[in-house]
Amino acid sequence: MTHTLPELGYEYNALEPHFDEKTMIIHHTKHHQTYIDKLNAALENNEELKSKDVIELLKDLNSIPEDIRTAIRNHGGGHFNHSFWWPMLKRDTQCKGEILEAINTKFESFEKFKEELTNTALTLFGSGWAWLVVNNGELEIVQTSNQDSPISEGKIPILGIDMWEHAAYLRYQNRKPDYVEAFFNVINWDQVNENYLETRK
Ligand code: MN3
Repeated sequence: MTHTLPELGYEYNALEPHFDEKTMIIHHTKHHQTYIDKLNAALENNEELKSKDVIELLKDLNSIPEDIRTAIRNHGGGHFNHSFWWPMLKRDTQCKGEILEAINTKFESFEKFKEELTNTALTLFGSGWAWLVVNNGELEIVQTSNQDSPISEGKIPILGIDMWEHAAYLRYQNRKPDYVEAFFNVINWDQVNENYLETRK
């Protein structure tokens, strides 16, 4: 299969004023597209790996030939992480239902969860992501570097925040705490709840 850019599913300005239109356009059509182009280029001469979807590739990085393993890890990870991220963004939804219950059980309160995810995002050194994942049936907050994906460690992402500068810089420059605060206004909790319920099946 040739990997292609998924539709955003909403307008580039839909997350204003929290995430600005210009950043969304560049992030989706340039950054995400580049991961896809480089992933396709890395797979060009490998018919067997070409038939796999990106999740299959990332779940078993050790089985990938060494000469293209880093490229698949970086660009396949970039493709998967961003494909996961776009539908997880929406303005003005509320954390409710099963995911809220699970968060309250695990972190005591939504506020404590928010604090821990924020700290995890802001203490990341360099580029990477902070995630809420399900690991062995339990909610957990983790960091990954670069475009590493939790699925390569057997963890199922429920929610993620892109902590690369390209996600924030035009509007927030070095004010990463403001960016993380803004992110909490554009989490699509209905999607996050769906992601969570998928892991309970
Ligand atoms: Mn990004």
